[in-house]
Amino acid sequence: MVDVIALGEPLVQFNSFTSGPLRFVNYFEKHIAGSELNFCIAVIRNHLSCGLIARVGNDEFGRNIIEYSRAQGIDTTYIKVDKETFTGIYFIQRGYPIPMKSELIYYRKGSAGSRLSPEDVDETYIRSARLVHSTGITLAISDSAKEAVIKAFELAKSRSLDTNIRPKLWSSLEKARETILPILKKYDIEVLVTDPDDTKILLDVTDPDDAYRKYKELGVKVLLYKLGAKGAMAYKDNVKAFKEGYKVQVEDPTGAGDAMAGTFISLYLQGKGIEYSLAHGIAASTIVITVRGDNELTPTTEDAERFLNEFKT
Ligand code: ADP
Ligand code: CKP
Ligand code: MG
Ligand code: MG
Repeated sequence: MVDVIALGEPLVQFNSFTSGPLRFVNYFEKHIAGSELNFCIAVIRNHLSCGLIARVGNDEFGRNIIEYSRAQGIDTTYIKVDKETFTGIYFIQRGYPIPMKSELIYYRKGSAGSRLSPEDVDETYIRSARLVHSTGITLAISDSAKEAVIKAFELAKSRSLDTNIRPKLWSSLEKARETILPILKKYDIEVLVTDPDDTKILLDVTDPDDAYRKYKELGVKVLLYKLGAKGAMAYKDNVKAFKEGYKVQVEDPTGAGDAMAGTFISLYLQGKGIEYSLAHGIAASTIVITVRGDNELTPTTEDAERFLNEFKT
């Protein structure tokens, strides 16, 4: 039994060793990632237990994902090996054409991870957790994965969702909106993690206060509103917190949101206020973007504390 459960597709990441268009990149560095796996690691670094419900292929990458997850302390009991198909992968193109930004190029259609289905969701396991988390990525990759999230949300004590709208994974932005909005309406979301781009698609607003008002009407209790380099905001009971981003050398921003979400939610569940949880979320995301890899450097609560006390820019 674990405190937190996440549902999603773990992936093998091939990160460009040099920046520029992929055709000129000669070396790739392998990392284990995927939004919900990154999230789980952040939850664990902040001292709650976390399980990942997922599928991987019966291949070396699948074994790599399971062993890595186990090594990071994730409960892998419900990571199933699907013999029918392969483990999804993706490449990261860094710093081109926009400096300090990354582009994700997926090879995941028909992957084992996308075959996640309601039969993978164990009722007793879900009911025992304090919170169940997923993202718009899992809602996008297949109907069966979406149904798995819906089943888990139905059984969950409480829920968090990161909208993470990936236009490449949806047939249209309309479809993303039509899928995500009803889920926000139907289930009480304890913590919603999102940003202005996704909120524009979902609610046609970007202003943080407008977004909070509208999400609250839909039943969201706590809103974590990420503003990229500018920092992030958090709202609860009409109280808002803002923390500015830090100026650091950005190697690869991929995974920043997940480090922040897992950190914020883990601390919030431990009774910390939104201001404290937000500061730690910012610390985690700032450290993560200074390197390739989405989760290796996600700090523990204590290391984030040191960052917040000692790092000034
Ligand atoms: P996501 O990774 O989900 O797209 P964001 O891009 O909003 O999420 O990043 C989450 C957090 O990571 C931000 O709130 C900020 O603290 C940090 N961050 C992201 N990009 C930068 C950047 N270029 N400079 C400094 N901090 C950043
Ligand atoms: O929003 P983030 O940059 O925090 O998300 C990064 C993850 O799952 C990354 O690990 C990638 O595999 C993905 O999002 C995705 O499917 O896009
Ligand atoms: Mg971003
Ligand atoms: Mg994100």
